[in-house]
Amino acid sequence: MDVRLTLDEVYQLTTETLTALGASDDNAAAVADVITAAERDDCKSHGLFRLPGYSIALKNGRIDGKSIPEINDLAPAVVQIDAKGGFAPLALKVGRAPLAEKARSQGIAAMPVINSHHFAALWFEVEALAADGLVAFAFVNSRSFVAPAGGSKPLFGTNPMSFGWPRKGKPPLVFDQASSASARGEIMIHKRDGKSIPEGWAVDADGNPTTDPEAGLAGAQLPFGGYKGSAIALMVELMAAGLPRNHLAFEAAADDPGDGGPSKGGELLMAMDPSRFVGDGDADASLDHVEPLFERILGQGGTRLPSDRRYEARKRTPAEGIKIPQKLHDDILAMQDSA
Ligand code: NDP
Ligand code: PYC
Repeated sequence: MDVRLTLDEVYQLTTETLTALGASDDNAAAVADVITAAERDDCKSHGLFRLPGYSIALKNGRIDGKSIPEINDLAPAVVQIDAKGGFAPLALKVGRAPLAEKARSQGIAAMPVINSHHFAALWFEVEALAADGLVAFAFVNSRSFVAPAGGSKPLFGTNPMSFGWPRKGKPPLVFDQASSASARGEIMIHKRDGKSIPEGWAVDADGNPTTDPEAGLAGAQLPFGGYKGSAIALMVELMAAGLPRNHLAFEAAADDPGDGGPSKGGELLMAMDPSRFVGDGDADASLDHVEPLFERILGQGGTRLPSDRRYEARKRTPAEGIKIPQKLHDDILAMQDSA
């Protein structure tokens, strides 16, 4: 059985749960923004499905729900955000304006986020920058879930990377993809719903291919596209954890109590000002220049642009609302009552 909620109810359920468990209003609002956006855009693996995990980590005192992120100006084109042991969404919200300002003044800028706990989809922060006219990249690692190509033991996180490109008069083009064949959340949802997973997503604890989600979660996820996805997972570790000196996935795994909440880690966000890459300063000309490419993609049957599925969902859900399983709703209310 499912429970239907409006987007306002999703937001309210999230803030009420997190504040009941001790989060500040700012932290609760920042997490509620990303969860509500995920439900609005039909990204179920990073919507309310994640609220019990955020809540458990708060309840355990592992995450500082009252953290106040600190902005550190490290270089003309680098602004670091220290999340101070809190949730990543507030750190990212606080950092957005300083990053955009640096990108506009320097042409390109980077924002390492440290001491954070990331449990969300990355398109949220990338789309916000691209909607503001900047080209953006984000890299996040988590804890060891994915075997390197040829191996069968978890080492990398599911390590997503997201890219955003601004468009005139249209929402940005954004892709956001794990470097594993699937996000871990997708396997968890398959397990919850009693469905098998496609071949190629995971191996079991003995390294044998499996379509059983439980065996896959206990074993290792596989990179997408073999050694190519494995190389991207490696790059994401280096960008998200190497440059900012955050936990590598295997260090995050060693530091994780297995409570189902987000592990400690970081993120690297980058922004580029399209008006600064050609001498004429004409960003519009660069954006216009690539539109025929998008038209040609869409001119071929069976194609779509990444993010179009989300934008279609965004048209429906404000009126239709969203659905979550009754059990998830009950679990969330039980978390509130346990405060
Ligand atoms: P998907 O494989 O579902 O989608 C990846 C990207 O491909 C999306 O941008 C999607 O756009 C696009 N896409 C899908 N199908 C097509 C198509 N036919 N044509 C063109 N584009 C297409 O995502 P993942 O399972 O890899 O990741 C899901 C989410 O999990 C991501 O948002 C990611 O950030 C999050 N995640 C977070 C982690 C963390 O540590 N915080 C770890 C791993 C994942 P669209 O959205 O429009 O479908
Ligand atoms: O779905 O792979 C995932 C994931 C890991 C951390 C947050 N989401």
